[in-house]
Order: sequence, then C-alpha cells, then structure tokens
Amino acid sequence: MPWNLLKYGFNRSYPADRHFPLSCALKSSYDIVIIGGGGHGLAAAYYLAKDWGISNIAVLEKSYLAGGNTARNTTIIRSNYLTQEGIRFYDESLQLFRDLSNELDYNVMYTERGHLTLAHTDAAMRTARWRAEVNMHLGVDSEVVYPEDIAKLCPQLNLGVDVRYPILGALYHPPGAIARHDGVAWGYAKGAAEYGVEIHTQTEVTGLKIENNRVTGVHTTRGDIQCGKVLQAVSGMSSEVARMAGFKLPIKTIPLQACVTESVKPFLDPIIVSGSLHVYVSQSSRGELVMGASADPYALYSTRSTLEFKEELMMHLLELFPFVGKLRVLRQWAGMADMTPDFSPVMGLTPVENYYIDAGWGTWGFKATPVCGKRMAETLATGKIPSIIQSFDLERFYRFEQVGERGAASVGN
Ligand code: FAD
Ligand code: PYC
Repeated sequence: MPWNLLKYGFNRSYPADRHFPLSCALKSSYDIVIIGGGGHGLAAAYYLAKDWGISNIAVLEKSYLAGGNTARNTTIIRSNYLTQEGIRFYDESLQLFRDLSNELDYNVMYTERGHLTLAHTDAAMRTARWRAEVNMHLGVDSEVVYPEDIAKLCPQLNLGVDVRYPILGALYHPPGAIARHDGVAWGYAKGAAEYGVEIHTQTEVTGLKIENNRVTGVHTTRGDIQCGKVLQAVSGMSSEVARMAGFKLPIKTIPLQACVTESVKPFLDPIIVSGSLHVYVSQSSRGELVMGASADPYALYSTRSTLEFKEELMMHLLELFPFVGKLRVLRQWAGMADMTPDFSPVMGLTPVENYYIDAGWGTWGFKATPVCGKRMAETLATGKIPSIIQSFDLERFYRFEQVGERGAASVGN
C-alpha cells in the first residue's frame, strides 16, 4: 500500500491541485505590500481584492505560508469577552467564521462545540457572572452554569470535591468553536490568488523605504519594491518590524506552548478552559486532544518547547480528566505571542503615513482572522477607520484608554 501511494504521488498523470500559484518574479511596484503571510495578512489581501477591487498586491512571507502562529495555534473561536469593544469585535468574526467555508469555497472545518470556562474560586465565579452579563447585554449567548449543568454538558469532567480546586461553576458559551487553522489560511490564500493577488513565500522584508515620514517601498531578500501602502501583519515579530519603520510598540514577545495527544475516538465535545489550573483542552476532528497552558513566564524570541510546560500541563489536566493518563503526547511546539499590556490587539494607523498595523494578537488572534482581515482591508482601501476597530488604535496607550481583556484572554496569563 505505501508503495502504491508513492507511485500515485509521483505519477505525472495525477498532478495535485495547486490552491494558489507558485511564487513568480517580484514586480518592481505594487499598490499594496502586506508583510506577513499568516492568516491575518492573507485575509486582508482577500478582502482588499474582493470587497474593494484592489488586487495589485504582494503578500510577502519570509518562510512557508502560514507557518507562524497561524500554524501553531489551538484554533479556539469564541466571543465571550469582557469589554463591549471586545465582545462586538470578536462576535463579528464569529459570524464571518460561520459562513467562511461557503465564502471561500474551501472547507475550514468550523464546528461549534460550546466553550466552558471553569471557575474554581469565588473570584473566578464573579468574573464569569460579569462576562455573562455583558455578553447577554450585547446579544452574545453566554450564561453561568453550575456543577449539575456541567455534568450534563461534559460528563467526563471530574466534578468531585476531593481535589485541590473543586469546580464551583463555569461560564458557558454555546457558540464556542474550533476550525482547521491551515484551512483558514489556505482558503484565504486561494481566494486572494483567484483575484490576482501575488503571494511570495521565502521573501523576507529586511527594511522599509520611508521618505518625508511616508512609506514608499520595502527592501526584501529578493530585491527592493516600490509601493503605495504597507500593512504589517507579522504577529511575534511586530516590535522588530515596527522598529524598521522607526516607531516603538508597547508589545512584549512571549512564547506560548501547546501539544497534542495521539488520536482517540471522539469523547470530548465542548472546549474546556480552566484559568485557575492553567490548562485548556479540546478534541480535534482528527481525535487528538489539543492542549495548552499560560504563556511562558518570560519574554523571548524562540519557538523551542520545554519539558516543564508538559509536566505542569499534565499535572493540571489529570485533575480534570484523570482517565487520560494513558494517552501519549504526539507533538509539542511553541509560537511567539505579541502581548499587549491590555490583552487587546492593535489595529489601524501608525506614526508613518500609509503604513498600517495589525498586531498585538498575543494568544487570542486566530479567532479574529476574518474580522481583522475585513476591517483592515476597509481601512487601507478607504483611509477611514471602521468604528468596530476604532478603540484598538495604537494611540490608546498614550490616551490611557486601554481595552482591558486580561480576565477573558484564554487561560491565566
Ligand atoms: P502569523 O500566523 O504568525 O503570521 C505572521 C507571519 O509573518 C509569519 O508567517 C512570519 O513568518 C511572517 N513574518 C515575520 N516577519 C517577517 C518579515 N520581516 N518579512 C516577511 N514575513 C515576516 N488564538 C486564538 O484565537 N485561539 C486560540 O486557540 C489560540 N491558540 C494559540 C496557541 C498557541 C500555541 C499560539 C502560539 C497562539 C495561539 N493563538 C490563538 C494566537 C494566534 O495564533 C495568533 O494571534 C494568530 O495566529 C496571529 O495570526 P497572524 O496572521 O497575525 O500571525
Ligand atoms: O483565545 O480562546 C483563546 C485561546 C485559547 C488558548 C489560546 N488562546
């Protein structure tokens, strides 16, 4: 069987479908250059072409397509945030996700599973109630549930009281979902390429050409390019690339680790998060348990993974699901999370004219891929900032108007 498969793979009569063309030669000039071929950069390119008819665009990716945080994330999609700005923004993304497979004609394997944020302390119960109230006020489906409800939603959870942190209740968010991360990026890449956008992998931006405080081009490992506008969408490298443009971001880059087990039959429907235990877990459509914890406790530009992470994670996971002790961990990895002080993103204008930013996605940006792409495309095309992203501007840190989402940003950070 492997031999036949290999013969099939190399047989010229069955060429694999290419979703988007191979990199061609770089042109000398584009209307728009997008730095970063992750989900965000690709989504922005797609909506620029589709919604605004702008397709003279180059997406420049220094490595392979969507191999950064898009490839490394655990794909949790939800809109049960804490602030009105955050809830509205992430909810628009969730609505876009619901129709994304149709929109892109590409199966992104979006499945709504329900999302439970477990509370093990009075303080966590208070935050759950707070989030539920603001969510409901804005029409987002969230409620506080108690152990008898949790037992029905997730009978596999250990709800006993003979543990260090018994479960007192949870914030339940039925629309909580997962999707196929590379499906999302490849779908946007395919869609953008069909409109004529060029996607250049193995093309690193090494510098920016700025004249009279206006960006006019980029220097790359494959030569220089002139351009009208630039969108920076490089997640973990945000501070470094902004430095090339001559401004500072209030961002620290911190590793975030994750791992998956071998595949087992489906047994875990909802997504389970415990801030107090620093663990979250879901079961992928392939049957793997996809798991993670808090970000590492120090800033670092590195994607190495550690034994400490795995040991701590397993200790906490086994408290919630003692029977998974026999499962083997199959893969472990890390991404570089660009963390802002308020756990909200940075989108919009920068001090450099025609240079736009999409950053500060830390541990929470996969779920925002569609809305950020769509709204950043609108920003670049019209020069006006859509109201849904106005609160997330870079200037907010100088006005002291932060959008505090720490209490709702994945597990405890
Ligand atoms: P990326 O996918 O990282 O794309 C940026 C690209 O820019 C990279 O491919 C990089 O190679 C490229 N680049 C960098 N510098 C240059 C340069 N100079 N020139 C050219 N290209 C360059 N979010 C959620 O919503 N839900 C989750 O469950 C979740 N889980 C996570 C788990 C982990 C372990 C990690 C690390 C993150 C998680 N996140 C999650 C966060 C999420 O992954 C990111 O916020 C999101 O993927 C950011 O997408 P992006 O397109 O901006 O970045
Ligand atoms: O944003 O929900 C989230 C999340 C979970 C794990 C990492 N990010």
